[in-house]
Amino acid sequence: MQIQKAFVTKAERLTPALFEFETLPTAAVEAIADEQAFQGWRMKKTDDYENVLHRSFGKGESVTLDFGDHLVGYVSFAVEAVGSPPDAPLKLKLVFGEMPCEIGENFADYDGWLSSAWLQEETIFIDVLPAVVRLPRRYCFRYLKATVVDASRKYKARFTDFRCRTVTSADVSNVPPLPDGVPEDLAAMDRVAIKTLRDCMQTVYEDGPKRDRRLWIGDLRLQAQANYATFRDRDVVKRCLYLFGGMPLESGAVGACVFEKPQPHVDDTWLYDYSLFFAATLYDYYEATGDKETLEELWPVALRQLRLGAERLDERGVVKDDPSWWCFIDWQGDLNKQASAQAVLIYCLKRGRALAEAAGDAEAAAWIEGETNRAAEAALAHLWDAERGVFVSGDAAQVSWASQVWMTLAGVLEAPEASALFDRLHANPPAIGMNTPYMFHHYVEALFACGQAERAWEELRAYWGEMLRDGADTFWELYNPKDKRFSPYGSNLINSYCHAWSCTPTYFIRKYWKPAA
Ligand code: RAM
Repeated sequence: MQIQKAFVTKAERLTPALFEFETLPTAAVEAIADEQAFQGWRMKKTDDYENVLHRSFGKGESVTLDFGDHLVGYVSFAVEAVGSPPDAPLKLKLVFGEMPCEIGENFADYDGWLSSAWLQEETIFIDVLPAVVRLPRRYCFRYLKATVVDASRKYKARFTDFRCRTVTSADVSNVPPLPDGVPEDLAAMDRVAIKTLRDCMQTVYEDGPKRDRRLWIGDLRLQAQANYATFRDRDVVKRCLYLFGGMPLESGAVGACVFEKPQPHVDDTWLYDYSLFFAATLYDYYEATGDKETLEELWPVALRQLRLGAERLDERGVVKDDPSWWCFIDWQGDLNKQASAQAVLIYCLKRGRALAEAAGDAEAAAWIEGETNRAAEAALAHLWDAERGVFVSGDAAQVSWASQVWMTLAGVLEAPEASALFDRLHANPPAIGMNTPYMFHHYVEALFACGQAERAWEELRAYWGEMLRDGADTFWELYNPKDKRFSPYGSNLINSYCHAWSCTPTYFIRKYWKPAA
């Protein structure tokens, strides 16, 4: 890895201070199994929070507190002994849940393939009572279940205080008001989207504050777009760009994600589309800020991504599809990614072209133009099935939503042709569907791009609106309305329920909403 120290130093200097707010619980609740509820669980209020402070809890007894909204922060609580002098330590178990399922189900039964260490729980031993306990880890939750695993026969525990010091780098005072006349359902969606973004905005743009708590470029790109329309931060986006730009992989490709601690370092995951998105994210940043200095410094990194992306084109000009690579696009195991990858390449080359011009790099601009045309022509010659009127992908000529969406975003078809394509898809939907708000974002964006605004709003309302009806305080990483427990990780317990790439309704509403004529 060739670290560009100056870039990393610049990134570190841009580390933001965090805003802090204090939040107390609002009620005591209980997770109730209910087949009708989202993922089979709902919360029922059992008591006022103030009453909890007057109760004492013996061995095996527990209370679940509802903090009233999704939070990211540091929890502290105070606890004292009731009865005889405490003659044994107090053993407590704490479980944190973004969603009722994390409280209702037992973490011991988790059998997904991602580390169970992401499940938020603690066992704490308190030797001296009364005590004020400040938990050192940051949690991401709305619900907190506290169980007295053991006290002793002679005393019980009484909690006298619970609070959470929430953290974010988002400056809420910067959010402009919504345009006049935005209907209430979209305004509600906008609020939840902004909350999602805010909870993910920490010292970097995290993908999810519960999991993976780190900076991924695919997530950053969408968060930054939503941010330009809301919090209007530029320094943290810039910090993130310099982190990626300063720590490429051996090949020169930008890594898919980076870690901040103990010192900034890049993960060894490479994703074809994510590396290319460095160029698109830089393009958006430059569009939003006009920051030419950053553009000029990072342009060589962006150009390198485009060159590496174009190296994957075969002699026909089609992205090679073999088992050796990973292109993300969606959490959709059945999806063949070739056509989508081809389109992402074209999409990013086009943005790279604008960057080359802004950076005054005429030679690169000419090269990019040639590659764009080659890849776009090859897409039409080899990936477009003229008979069926759809893009196909891979050896099996797979038809998926993703391929059509990305080819539309890449502008491979003119808008009226793309619009007709979506009409055909709606009459005859492809079997390979979409599983993430990330993919749905691109679908909705493609509808706007080809002039189907009405359908775009319908789809936005159907998808993110249904998440709201299912009880979202912040938008979720995964959502398949036909399979609400869907998880690519083997268990919905490990899904992230506040996820960066899901925050884009605010971007759509603020960019495209127009009062009806
Ligand atoms: C998961 C996360 C993250 C995403 C990657 C590709 O680990 O959901 O947000 O960018 O996948």
